[in-house]
Amino acid sequence: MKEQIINLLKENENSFVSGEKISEALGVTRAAIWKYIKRLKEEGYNIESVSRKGYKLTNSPDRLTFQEIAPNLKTKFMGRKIIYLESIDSTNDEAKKLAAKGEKEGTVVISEEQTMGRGRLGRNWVSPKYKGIWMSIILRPEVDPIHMAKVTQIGAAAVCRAALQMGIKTLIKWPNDIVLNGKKLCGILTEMSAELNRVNYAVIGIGINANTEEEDFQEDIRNVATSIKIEQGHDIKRKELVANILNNFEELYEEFLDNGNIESSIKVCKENSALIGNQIKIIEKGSSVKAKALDLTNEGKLVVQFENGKVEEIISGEVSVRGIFGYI
Ligand code: BTX
Repeated sequence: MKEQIINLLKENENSFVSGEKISEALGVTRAAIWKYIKRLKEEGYNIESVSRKGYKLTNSPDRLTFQEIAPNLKTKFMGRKIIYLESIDSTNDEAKKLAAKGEKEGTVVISEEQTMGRGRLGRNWVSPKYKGIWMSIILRPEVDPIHMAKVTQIGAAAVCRAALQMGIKTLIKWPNDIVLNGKKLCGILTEMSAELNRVNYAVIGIGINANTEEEDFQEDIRNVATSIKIEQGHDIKRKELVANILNNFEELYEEFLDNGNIESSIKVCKENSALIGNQIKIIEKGSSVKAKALDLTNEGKLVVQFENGKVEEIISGEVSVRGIFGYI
């Protein structure tokens, strides 16, 4: 009911809607409406109430509910269902549970905070309340499982393009980070359940430090992590960024459904690469090797040249990449 009231007020944003009209449209008493309005105000909606005139919505909070995201959504199926949570251990874990029970492709799990947000290889992901975008998208692609590592590149391209549409120029640090002014802004974690030649489901988790503040990061990651707010000095509208990401992701993902083709995503990843042309360190199981990053293949592999001149294509799997002197 709360959602229906908000929709009605949004249709008439900045003008009054009488209690009587809401009551007739939704079939509830005026006293009940008053209670719902009170609750909406507590959630951050600015609603003026004037006797004999009714209610007027003057401002909506930056909450990541379907209602708030939908006005900017242009997708057919991505994010057409959003499961909105105040708090969860990990949106990836929640999305995997739902996917295992049959939740459909394109459903997105978003939580305002994660108490056990996960990175790759068992690392943790700091996810403070209301300050970032912590979301996971359920996918059910009918492609060979060998193509699935590419999904991370699609996610990276979608985030990079979406940020640019809001005037934020980021770089993509292969395989799964988005970088802003040399620091980590976003991490992507793709997980899947598959049989030999069939994907049951996959989940792509995207974590973005949108309005995170420096004190939200513990000391040990403060010099590698950043947020849009830290870099720009003001809050950004998270709900707009989420919609932009889903719009871009759907477009790039539809290309992928055609036999694992990620040409457009690779183009974005190459044009905005934080690594290509630079000296890097490739870290695998604790040991580190120096190389120069040369290119990305159409399959999403990083082409590198080692100091002995040997050129190799590396796959994302267990590899971490660093700059020679630090994070990039
Ligand atoms: P990663 O393994 O590349 O990065 C994890 C590392 O990044 C940590 O070890 C730490 O050094 C640093 N780090 C931790 N938190 C942050 C942060 N908020 N910003 C910048 N650096 C940080 C990257 O893994 C993949 C992260 C995916 C996160 C999403 S959020 C939604 C979904 N649910 C979930 O549990 N994970 C994904």
